[in-house]
Amino acid sequence: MKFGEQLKSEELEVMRRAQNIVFVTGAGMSQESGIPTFRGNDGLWRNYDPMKLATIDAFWNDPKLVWEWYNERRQGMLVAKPNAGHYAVAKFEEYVDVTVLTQNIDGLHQRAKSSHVLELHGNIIRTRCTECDFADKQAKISSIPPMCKCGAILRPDVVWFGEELPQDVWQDAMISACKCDIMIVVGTSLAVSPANMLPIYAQQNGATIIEVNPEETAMSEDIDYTIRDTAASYLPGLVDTFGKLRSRF
Ligand code: BJW
Ligand code: ZN
Repeated sequence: MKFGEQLKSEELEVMRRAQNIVFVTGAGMSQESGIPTFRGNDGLWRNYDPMKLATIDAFWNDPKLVWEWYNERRQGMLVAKPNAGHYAVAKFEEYVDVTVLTQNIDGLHQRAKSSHVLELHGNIIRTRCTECDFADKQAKISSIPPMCKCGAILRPDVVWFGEELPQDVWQDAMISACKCDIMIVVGTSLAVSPANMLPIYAQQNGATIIEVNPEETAMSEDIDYTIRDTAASYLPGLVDTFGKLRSRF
């Protein structure tokens, strides 16, 4: 029985008293929008070596190769549409304060109209200069690798392995995790740090943790409710239940 389906008294109580909900989302959130995940059978890392594509050393070693890979992925992300899971996450805002902490770089939560999204690993549409402080949100790339007016190479504004997360974003993410009542962890293997610490911070501060993932993860056993389902299949029902319950009070 999935969380929220039978409305057991314990679950009712959790939903009734929640003042704010934090979603922690990963690649599985966008899988039903046609964007591949990283790990697992259909994951990107099956065919590509992350150390040759998602590190600063890889970038300096072959900027053209890395940019070609990112350009192909950004084209796919630009045409992808939010799925029912993204829209359900946004709909929670009708009933409760919501913060979305996403590892995804595709911008689909914002396009589904979630209003408070923290991008932990950056955004694929943005570029920034490797030398000066130039940054751009333009979707069009005129050359590969794209160049800055200052003469240096532009890079995708994403967080690669070994790089620090944007510190202001990370600070806000930790604060949100520590003060939420419910954390819903959707579509992430929780294999990558420091994002995988967020459920631990939330749990240490008394939040109820719900995981939505068709597969088991490293943290499934420690999570309060694990839902073996996909984002687009499960979340719309959960937000409807939540809405019905909250509108009675
Ligand atoms: C569904 C579904 C459906 C499927 N519905 N669910 C130095 C060198 C090297 C490494 C390190 C280092 N220092 C620290 C590290 C550790 C490293 C790390 O964690 N490595 C592990 C892999 C071992 N972390 C870092 O490097 C981080 N930085 C850091 O720690 O800095 C410390 C520092 C401090 C001070 C100074 C300097 C440094 C940075 C991590 C950046 C991660 N970047 C990437 C690429 C981003 C750009 C891009 O997209 O190309 O981020 S890697 C990749 O993994 C991407 C993701 O955001 C991230 C997480 O993956 P996610 O989202 O969990 O996806 P999957 O595929 O793993 O899981 C999908 C899940 O969905 C599965 O469970 C499915 O079952 C499920 N699913 N369909 C619901 N329909
Ligand atoms: Zn520059």
